Amino acid sequence: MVSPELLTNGSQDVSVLISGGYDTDFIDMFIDAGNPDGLDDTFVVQRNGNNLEIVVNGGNPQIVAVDSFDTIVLQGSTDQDTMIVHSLGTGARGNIVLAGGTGRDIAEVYDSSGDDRYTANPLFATLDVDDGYTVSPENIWKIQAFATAGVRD
Ligand SMILES: [Ca+2]
Ligand SMILES: [Ca+2]
Repeated sequence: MVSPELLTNGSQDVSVLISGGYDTDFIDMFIDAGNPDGLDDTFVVQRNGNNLEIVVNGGNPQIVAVDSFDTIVLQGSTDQDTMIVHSLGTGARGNIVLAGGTGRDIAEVYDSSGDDRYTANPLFATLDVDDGYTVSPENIWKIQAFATAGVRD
């Protein structure tokens, strides 16, 4: 297995195999919460106009244009991670991988105002957002999926 080089707050195309077996061709950005410190970490991804905003532990958002990436990985640690993805909106594409690492990590994924599809089985789950974004939790202990934005999911 290839160990991905962690690109903290970086942006660069690399080809890796995420632990857990998720094979991705191109990772544009890893976002982590720094070294494990025993304190829980919270990641939030949300749409704001033509950007995605990614906030870690309430800090300043990292801004990514919605049409500028293939895959973004939220890289958790041995700390307990909570990864929240909401308001992705429609009309844009990309993969968002929620890689919790070890620990009792939680993902909360919310639907969009488009037609969304949530697939869950005992080993993995994905949220396909209006045929655009794919949200893939990996090594997550509990996944909560919400359909609150209407239309036919
Ligand atoms: Ca931490
Ligand atoms: Ca973790």
